[in-house]
Amino acid sequence: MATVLEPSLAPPPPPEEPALFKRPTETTGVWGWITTIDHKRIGIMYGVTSFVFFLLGGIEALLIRLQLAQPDGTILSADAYNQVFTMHGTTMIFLVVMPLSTAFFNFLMPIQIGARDVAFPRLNAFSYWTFLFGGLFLYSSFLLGGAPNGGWFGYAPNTSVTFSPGHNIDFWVLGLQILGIASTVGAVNFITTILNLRAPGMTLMRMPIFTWMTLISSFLLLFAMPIITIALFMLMFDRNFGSQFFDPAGGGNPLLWQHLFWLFGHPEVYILILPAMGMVSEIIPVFSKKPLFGYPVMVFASIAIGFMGWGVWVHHMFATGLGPVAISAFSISTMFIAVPTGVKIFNWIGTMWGGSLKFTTAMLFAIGFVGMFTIGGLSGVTHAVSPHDRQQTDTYYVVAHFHYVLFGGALFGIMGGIYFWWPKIFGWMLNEKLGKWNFWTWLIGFNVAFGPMHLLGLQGMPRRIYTYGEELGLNFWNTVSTVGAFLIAVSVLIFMWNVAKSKRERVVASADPWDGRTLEWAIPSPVPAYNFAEVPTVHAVDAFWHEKYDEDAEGRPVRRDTAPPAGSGLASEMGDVDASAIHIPSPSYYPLVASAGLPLIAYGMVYGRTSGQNYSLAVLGAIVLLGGLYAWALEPSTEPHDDHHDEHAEAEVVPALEPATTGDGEEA
Ligand code: HEM
Ligand SMILES: [Cu+2]
Repeated sequence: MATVLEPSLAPPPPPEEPALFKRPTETTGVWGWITTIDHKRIGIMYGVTSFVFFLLGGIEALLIRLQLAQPDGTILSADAYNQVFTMHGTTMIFLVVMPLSTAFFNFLMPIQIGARDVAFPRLNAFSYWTFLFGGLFLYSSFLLGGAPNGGWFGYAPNTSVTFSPGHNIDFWVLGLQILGIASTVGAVNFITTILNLRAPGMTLMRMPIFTWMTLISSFLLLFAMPIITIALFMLMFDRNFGSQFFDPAGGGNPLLWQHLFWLFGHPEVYILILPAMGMVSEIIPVFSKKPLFGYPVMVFASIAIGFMGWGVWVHHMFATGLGPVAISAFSISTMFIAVPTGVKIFNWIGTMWGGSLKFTTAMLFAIGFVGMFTIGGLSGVTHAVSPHDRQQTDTYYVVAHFHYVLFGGALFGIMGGIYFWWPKIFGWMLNEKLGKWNFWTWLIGFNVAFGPMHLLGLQGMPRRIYTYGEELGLNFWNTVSTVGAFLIAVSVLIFMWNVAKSKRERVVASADPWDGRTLEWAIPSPVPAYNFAEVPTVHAVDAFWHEKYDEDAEGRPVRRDTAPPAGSGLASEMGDVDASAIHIPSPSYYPLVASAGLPLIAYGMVYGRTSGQNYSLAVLGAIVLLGGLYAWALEPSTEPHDDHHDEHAEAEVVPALEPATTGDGEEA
């Protein structure tokens, strides 16, 4: 692997290559963002984009709840309802929780391991643009004749062309394929980064727990995405080219769809929850002033979940008649997976036990996570009992369960993460008073919205119905649930107000506002483009904490004399290194150009089906994609005369600071 410094060491600059575009030089303004390959900016773009999708998915949720607030609701037609709830689920999973986690993987993980960037910075930009285009493509269906309406699980044969002749399902199939490319590529990038770019001394068992969760969920993604990719391809062939994978008339089997979908879908649940667990596992120790209780146990429990998550998918299919042996086996495996999950819950409680707790907003969200996720986990265990499941399946009890896991779990954890790392990301603090209003309305609204759904389910209210009759007696709890949903909406508005107000007031954040434990708190807030002026050497888990604290005879932390004053970060960290000599890879257009080919291919496939199999638009998209990739492959990772440290070109001749840990983009 060449180091970043090579281009400037080579005697003459390479002769001018004829290039389609001149390499971008701008690192500020809109173009700076569009062409950026800095993992921190890409993380921020992921975060902002998925927040916008969260607002859309939230509006859809409110429409669902308005429709169901009263019997015989008339706000949405049956068909509109199907579109809204399908897009709600698809949005929340693929365009909100997954990319919000990715936002943190991008921003945080390289800093936590002491790296300058991810392993493949341009590939990282490609992931972001592909995610954005996938989301826009899905949402364009609303303007182009109707959104997907087959549920986020897209059960065949309901989604076959016989029962869904319109384009709705085509948008779903192709949209998910595009999003799948973004996540697979991202997973490869994160795995490579974690395995190769850790700072000296950071063994696997010294990695911050959030980085561990990034690693495990990236592996889950890497193995889960191909399964749904294949299932979606098969469905596309059934729809576009008359194959019969899922059509019994032609020897196909609808159950095959369910097996493939849930073989992806169950691990997906852990992909959604593990990152939030990682955030909570970072937040609770900091505000308990204790190390994470049982760090190695936490790691192994998560690895166990990562493996066991593959052996339980049939619990989504107990009602399909697979026979008693299969059902018993999968009941048992599902109950077993609750064990490592329970271990983790005990570890969080053990961390708080006897600690000196500080109830910041981030800590409140983290504790809320532990409580709500436990409720969701327990109702999950009741589905594992298959006779129970026969009663519960496809009722609102299940809707209650998975919202306690996905919202009470994943989103609570992520909100904690947002409050916790906001000062590091933006360099100013969020208002704590509004943060607490945000938390309490969030917690109460959440329980008022989803708690009653357990009861509605037990009363027999089916899932995915667009209306219900007066005589069923479901009115009261449905009204309560809708009130709760609007309280959540108020909470989201409080959050947005908090951001706007705090931005105006701008309480500047120090490097280490919470007395943190991991490396990201050792460098300035906001983080400079090169992250670490000098790559740190790591001696223990919670490396930064050990820089600051020693232990007395009773094992209580005592501040070291050498520790910089609280909140200042590591003053020595900057050292004598001349930051302007640090060479980081240059921005690029090509990731954007390449990923712009993907929605073209997708529109080509959608409309190719109904325009007499004319797929020329798809071919054009493929040309754009391949052209972008080709130009990207030929583009050098850095151009000495094009980067923003030009005036210091001489200084670049100094030896590399830490070649092994610089993500130089050579491979990307
Ligand atoms: C304001 C917050 C939310 C409300 C009021 C809400 C409400 C609902 C309701 C009532 C349904 C059932 C629709 C039906 O079966 O007819 C539903 C479905 C669903 N929700 Fe939510 N939800 C919210 C947030 C979330 C979040 C944060 C996630 C994920 C992280 C999520 C994921 C899902 C999924 C996957 C479905 C299933 C969709 C389908 O079956 O295709 N929801 N939601
Ligand atoms: Cu499952």
